[in-house]
Amino acid sequence: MSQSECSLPQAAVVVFDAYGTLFDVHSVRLLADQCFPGQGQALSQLWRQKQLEYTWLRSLGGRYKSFWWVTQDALRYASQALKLPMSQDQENALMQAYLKLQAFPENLAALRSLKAAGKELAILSNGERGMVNAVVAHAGMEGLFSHVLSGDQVGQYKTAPAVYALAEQAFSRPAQEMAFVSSNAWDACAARWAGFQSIWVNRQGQVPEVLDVQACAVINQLSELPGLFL
Ligand code: 2OP
Repeated sequence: MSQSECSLPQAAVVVFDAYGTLFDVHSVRLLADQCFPGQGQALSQLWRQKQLEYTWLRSLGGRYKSFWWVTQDALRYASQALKLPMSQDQENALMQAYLKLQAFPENLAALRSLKAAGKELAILSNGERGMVNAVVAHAGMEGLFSHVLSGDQVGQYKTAPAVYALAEQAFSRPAQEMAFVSSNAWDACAARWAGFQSIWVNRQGQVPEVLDVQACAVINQLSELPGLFL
C-alpha cells in the first residue's frame, strides 16, 4: 500500500498497540525511584529497551518465552547493568507495577469518542492477554475493545507478520480496512508492512524510522486521533 492509498475515514476498525501507546511504560519510574533513589528513569529506560530487544531476539531465534517473563528478564538485566542490587521484594513490586501502568490521561476520552463514532476497537500487543487485561481494567477501559489480541496466541513477537495477522483473523477483514495505532515507531512501520493504515503517535518528537515505509499519519497524542477519521 503506498502513501496515496491511505484513507483513514474508511477504516472500520482501529487496532491499538498497548505498551507505550495506551499505557505509559515509564510510569514505573516513580516506584523505581523509590527503590533506587535518583535512578528511576535510567532503570525504566533500560528495562524497556531490553524488554523490546529480548522480544526481537527471541522471535528471530525461535526461542519464544511469554512477555511477562521477558519483562522480568529485562528488569534483571537492567538492575545488573546499572549496578542496582534488587531484592526479591523490589523485583516483585516492580513487576506488579507493570499490571497497573498508567494510561496517558487523554486516552480514555479518545477511545470513547472513537467508539461513539461507530469504530470497532481492539488491542494487539506482545503482552499475553492476562497482562493486558489487567492494565485495561486498571485504566477503566473495560468494554471498549472487541478483541484483546496477543502475540502469545502464535508464540511470536512483533514484528512477525503472524502477530499482525491476528487482527485480520479476528475481524475477518483485510488489514487495508483497519487502522493501526502505535507510539512505537518501529511498530507503526511493521504494521504498514503488514498492510494496515498505521498511525504513529510521536509523543516525544522522535525522528522517523528509516525502514522504507511511512505511517499514514503522525500525531502527538491520542486526542488528535478521532479527527483523523472524520
Ligand atoms: C506492545 O506490543 C510493542 O510493547 C508493545 O504492546
